[in-house]
Order: sequence, then structure tokens, then C-alpha cells
Amino acid sequence: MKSIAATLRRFGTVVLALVLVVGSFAFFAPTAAAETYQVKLGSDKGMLVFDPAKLTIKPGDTVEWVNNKVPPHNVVFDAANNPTKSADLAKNLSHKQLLMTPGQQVKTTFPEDAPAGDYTYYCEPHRGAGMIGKITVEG
Ligand SMILES: [Cu+2]
Repeated sequence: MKSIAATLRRFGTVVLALVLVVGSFAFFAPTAAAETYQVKLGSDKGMLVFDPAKLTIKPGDTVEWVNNKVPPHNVVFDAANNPTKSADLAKNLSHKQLLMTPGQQVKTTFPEDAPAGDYTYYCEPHRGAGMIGKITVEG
């Protein structure tokens, strides 16, 4: 009898722990909606590309650009190629400073009120070589 009681107590503790863990996920899910995505500057094989070149995100999400191969690179959003054609918005999203060292990172958090649509960006030194990327913000 004693061992059954002990087993039941242990089982009860496990169930309680599970309820707490699952409950905390449910509680935090709405606020943990914003995600962070990584885009490499220069592919692992040394191609002059953003990897991935196309990315779909939601307003409030963050894109982390990681300097990878064949630097220098930068991230410049095209004022003529975003949903509002806003030069200010493009400037705020951009990181014009050249990244020289592999591993360097810059981040852009898209505002909660970022209009849905395609945002085209490029790397200034390698734009002519086709180093162009696109972020699609979902509505
Ligand atoms: Cu580049």
C-alpha cells in the first residue's frame, strides 16, 4: 500500500509539472510570436548572394544579416522598391556600413506597422553581380 501511495504521489508530481510546462507555453505563445530569421551575406560556397535570397516574414519580425563569405557586404533597402516607396522607411531598414569581417552581424526589426508587400534590398559592392534580396512582409 505504501509503495502504491508513493507511486501515485510521484505520478501526481509529474502530471503537475507537465501541466505547468504546457500551461506556460500556452501563456507565452501570444507574446512570443515575433521571430528572428538569419540571412547569410555571401553563400558558404563563396557566391555573391544573400542566402536565402527570398524570405517571408511578419511585421515585428527581425532579420539578422550575418557576414559570411567574400566580404565586404552591406544591406541597402531600395527606396523605389518597397510597398510605400518611402525613402525614410528604406533608410531605417538599411545597414549601409560595410561589414568587413566574417561573423559580423546587423539586425533589422520590421516595425509592427510595416505595410505588407515586397521589400527589395541589395549589397552595394555586389549589386551589379546580382547580390539582391527580397523580404516579403505578410499582411
Ligand atoms: Cu556583397
